[in-house]
Amino acid sequence: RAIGVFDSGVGGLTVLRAIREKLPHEATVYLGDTARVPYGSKSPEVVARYSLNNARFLLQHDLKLLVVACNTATAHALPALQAALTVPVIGVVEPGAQVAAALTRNGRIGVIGTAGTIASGAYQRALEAAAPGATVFASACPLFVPLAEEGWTSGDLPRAVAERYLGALRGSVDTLVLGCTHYPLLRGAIAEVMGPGVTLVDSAQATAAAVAERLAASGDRETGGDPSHLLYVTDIPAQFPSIAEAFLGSRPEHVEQVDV
Ligand code: DGN
Repeated sequence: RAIGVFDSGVGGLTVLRAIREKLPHEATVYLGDTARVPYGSKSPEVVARYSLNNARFLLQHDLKLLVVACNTATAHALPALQAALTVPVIGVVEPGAQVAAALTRNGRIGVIGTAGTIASGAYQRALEAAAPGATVFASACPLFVPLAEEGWTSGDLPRAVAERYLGALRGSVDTLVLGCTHYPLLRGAIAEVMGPGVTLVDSAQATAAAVAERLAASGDRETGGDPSHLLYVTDIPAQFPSIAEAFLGSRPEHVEQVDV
């Protein structure tokens, strides 16, 4: 049985990569909805509908667990997915919020994500629940997604964009959650702008740890073997192989295009 993972496109490959590194013996099935990306600017209802479609597609495989690797989809659709499906469903919001709550020293936590994620208030609620009394600063950084997909992840341009989005947060927080699948690629520019006193929380890493814990708790964790990794997308744009490689850290072996 495999771990199913879906995202609006290639971004969730950062989450898949973290899961594969942490759990090298688990089989995975990934679906990237590259035909309908981005989710970050779409309405909650549409994102929830697409998310249910994606989950139903993945459930044609024998899944032990489903990971909603997209922050926007988690923000808009996690409760609906958990109510509709019988497999355990883990999103990326809660794990990142828990790690931030454990790391903050002054209770001043920032979170950045797509416009949809920030407007949903999902991180703000999760952080306030995980760190009662904390002050949460939330900011949408929509240009980070195209920058990461364009491969413009270091140098003057991402630094200038990060300065524009994050300048006002600097000095206000000691912990910042990267609440979007694409932001780990811009970690260097974000860290430079925020300065050395701010701890960055990668929600992909936090989610992989939460998946490992969940499987260990249910006695479902594989400890040996060389598992299979399937990768499905709803469109294969020309730049797909190189973008996917940047997000996954290696060239995807076999990619199949499907309709969901
Ligand atoms: N995967 C999305 C997220 O984590 O919010 C970012 C890409 C998008 O759909 N805009």
